[in-house]
Amino acid sequence: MEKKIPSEQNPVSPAKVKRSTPEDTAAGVEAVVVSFAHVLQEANIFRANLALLRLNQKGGFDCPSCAWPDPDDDRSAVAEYCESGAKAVAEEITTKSLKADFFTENSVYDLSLLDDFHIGKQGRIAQPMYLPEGGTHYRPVSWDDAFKKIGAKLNGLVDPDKAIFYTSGRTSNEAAFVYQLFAREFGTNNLPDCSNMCHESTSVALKKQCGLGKASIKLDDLYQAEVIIIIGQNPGTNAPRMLSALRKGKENGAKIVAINPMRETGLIGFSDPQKIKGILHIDTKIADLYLKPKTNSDQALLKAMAKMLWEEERKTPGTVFDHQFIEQHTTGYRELLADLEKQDLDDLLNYCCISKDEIQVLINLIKHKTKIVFCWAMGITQHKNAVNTIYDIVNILLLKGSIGKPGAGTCPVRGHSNVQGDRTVGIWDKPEPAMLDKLKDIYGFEPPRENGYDVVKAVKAMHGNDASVFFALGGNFLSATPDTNYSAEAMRRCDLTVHVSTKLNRSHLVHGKEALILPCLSRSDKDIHDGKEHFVSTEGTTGVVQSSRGVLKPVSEDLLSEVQIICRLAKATFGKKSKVDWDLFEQNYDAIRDDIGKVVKGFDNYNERIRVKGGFYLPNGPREQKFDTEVGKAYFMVTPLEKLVINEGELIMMSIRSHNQFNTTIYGLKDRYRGVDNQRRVVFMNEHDMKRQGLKTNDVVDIISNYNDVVRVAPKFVVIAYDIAEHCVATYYPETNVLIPVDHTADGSNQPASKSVIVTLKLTYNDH
Ligand SMILES: Nc1nc2c(c(=O)[nH]1)N[C@H]1C(S)=C(S)[C@@H](COP(=O)(O)OP(=O)(O)OC[C@H]3O[C@@H](n4cnc5c(=O)[nH]c(N)nc54)[C@H](O)[C@@H]3O)O[C@H]1N2
Ligand SMILES: Nc1nc2c(c(=O)[nH]1)N[C@H]1C(S)=C(S)[C@@H](COP(=O)(O)OP(=O)(O)OC[C@H]3O[C@@H](n4cnc5c(=O)[nH]c(N)nc54)[C@H](O)[C@@H]3O)O[C@H]1N2
Ligand SMILES: [Mo]
Repeated sequence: MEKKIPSEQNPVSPAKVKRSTPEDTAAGVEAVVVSFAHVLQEANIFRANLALLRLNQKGGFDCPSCAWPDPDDDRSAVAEYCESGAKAVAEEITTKSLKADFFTENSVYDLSLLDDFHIGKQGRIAQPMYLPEGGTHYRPVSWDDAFKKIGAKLNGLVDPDKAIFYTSGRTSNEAAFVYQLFAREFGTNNLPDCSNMCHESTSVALKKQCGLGKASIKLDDLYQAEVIIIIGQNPGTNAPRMLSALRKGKENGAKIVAINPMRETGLIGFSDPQKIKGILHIDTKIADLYLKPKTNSDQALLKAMAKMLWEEERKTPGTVFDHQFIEQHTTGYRELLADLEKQDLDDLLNYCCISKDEIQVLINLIKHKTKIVFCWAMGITQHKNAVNTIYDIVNILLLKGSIGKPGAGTCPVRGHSNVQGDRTVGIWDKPEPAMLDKLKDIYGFEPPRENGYDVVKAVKAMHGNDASVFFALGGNFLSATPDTNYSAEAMRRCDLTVHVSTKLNRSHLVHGKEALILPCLSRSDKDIHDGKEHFVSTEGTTGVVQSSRGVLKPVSEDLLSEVQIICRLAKATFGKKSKVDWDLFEQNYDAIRDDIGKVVKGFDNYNERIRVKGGFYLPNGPREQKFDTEVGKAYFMVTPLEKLVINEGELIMMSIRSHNQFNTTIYGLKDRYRGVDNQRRVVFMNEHDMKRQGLKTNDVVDIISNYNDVVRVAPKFVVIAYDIAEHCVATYYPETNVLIPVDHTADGSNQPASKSVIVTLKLTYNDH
């Protein structure tokens, strides 16, 4: 009998969408109720309480959800978390566990027929599992055998670059450091990470322009800001604790501007469940001004802003631009002005579909202010011209002298809770030579010097049989990457795929010839081995490094920490010939931190400083107006205006997160804020476009993309009329990743452009 091939995609379900009115305020008491319901569904009250009480407390554990920083001082004693954080914790503290009998009962193929929500809800993986070549079911394997199998495969490769070591951003600094060390001692820089799909465009742009690829602000700057501009980010769902900071900023007089093609509840209003006002339903209005440009037209909007600011400056010289800052800290001012001179304002305005009057309101807000913060996320980074758009954002801050001053600066809001820290300690396909030199000095092996594969290159290498072992430290590579069918084929062509994971996901089911699942401890789990309790550390969006100590008894005795897994893998791969003392690292995470201190700038006395409650800030040049670029100054960047041209009938699709998912982990089917329940295959659409295309709410359409004559189809999505800019539609990721060509990436960062995909819709069913 022919072996059935496990499905790389979610099944198409005929479930009807349940609609309600999109909400006007985010968070509020309902968020608390929802949080507890989620946690209690997964764990008993004792586990739930213990976990939630220690979440984000000093000396507790770092929230596994997003990378939003904790307040430096005034943390709420009971609830320094949000609905999204509580849901993330609920996912991992579940008492349901998957042992051998689960995998004996359920074939890989059968599991792949479930949707992502049901795959994730099965429970925590409780023991290592192995799928032999041609096998239909995972079977138990001992840890030792698992490591031997991987070690043997790696040692059998003709070239170390045939192996790929992916990282997702929940991995701690300690695990990330030993992981990159292992990969480099093995001989490869093939260290793609989720950052390649997340803020890579930011890291590239900020590094070039300001000398450091990270945010310049501290949390305190949001409290002091006069104007906060939130462009291409949905904080209500994806960084809900940011709303508390915005509320505080507003109380201090800040004006908030939202720039987003879509109506997002969290940008409209906030009800703080930790304040009496919130409990009494007295809400804070968030955006004072809400601009809804066409998707991916931000460059035009930003250039129009810069041009209009310049007009103001010309009217009243010296009152709008900060000439002292420009003179002292920047280069390229004249070239920028010459370029602005050439821009045709009407053309810019036409393209982004925002009127001059609306932009004038924004100009009036900022023209005489310097305490300005720009916040951005995936709505900016996941486009072909993302790097240039970020240059255009920073140009405005530089004109205003709004970097490195209290209340001012850049705030790219990071995604995964430690995605920034992983990069800081060396998870990077393009390592700095200086770091490699340090590794060589300290450990005495010759690190590989050639750049490795980023995510997109990794997928292509596997597809082209240029790589044959894929190892993932966390994440769900198959579902997170674009071009799902192509990625699935890439995974299937590998000889071995290995996943270090907490929960089951589709990447375990669409596998290489052989596959392994190695179950690890999560953030909330106690890490006790070698006679002591261990803790790890992470870095948030603003560059604060903090300790994280799990509090719960692990759901199975057979779990190892990520650090243990990497150290044992290294021992099984290198045997006695390694230059690194992996036993020491495994037994004592202080030894890892000592070495991080030797290799990475800013981590001196790491062990001492990490034990100070609240952690420490890493050095940040731009925060002090030190721009570590080739010329020692920040650059004004002259960028071409890139226009996304669509033909009649075509739409620009963004793939975004619902209010009930963490990336590929689906918490539930209800997107409360957008008033959608029971179905994730929905397409949010402007009513005028619906009319033009003869569509009505609840019609079912296939979504089709056609790049270079390759037609990709995502079948059966329910049309929903929504407040979104014309010619634009929104869908949830990962269901529409199948439409995004693997080569559709941002210039300069190679980040998948998952928010500007040109699609057409084809009606398949209507019920009127
Ligand atoms: N609960 C929860 N929290 C999360 C995550 C999660 O999945 N769930 N994921 C985490 C991760 S890894 C990340 S990276 C972050 C993601 O956080 P976000 O970046 O907020 O996530 P997205 O849902 O992708 O939303 C992007 C926003 O950009 C807008 N947008 C899209 N295209 C454009 C455009 O062209 N211009 C402008 N101006 N806006 C645009 C969309 O309307 C949407 O509001 O969240 C992190 N936190
Ligand atoms: N179309 C489209 N695609 C996108 C995006 C988009 O907006 N649109 N966003 C992109 C972005 S910003 C990101 S960051 C990526 C996300 O890509 P990934 O980081 O690869 O994906 P996640 O869904 O966050 O990974 C979830 C899995 O991580 C594992 N896990 C959870 N906690 C732990 C832990 O503590 N340790 C270990 N070892 N494993 C753990 C669980 O098994 C879980 O199933 O997706 C990208 N893909
Ligand atoms: Mo992300």
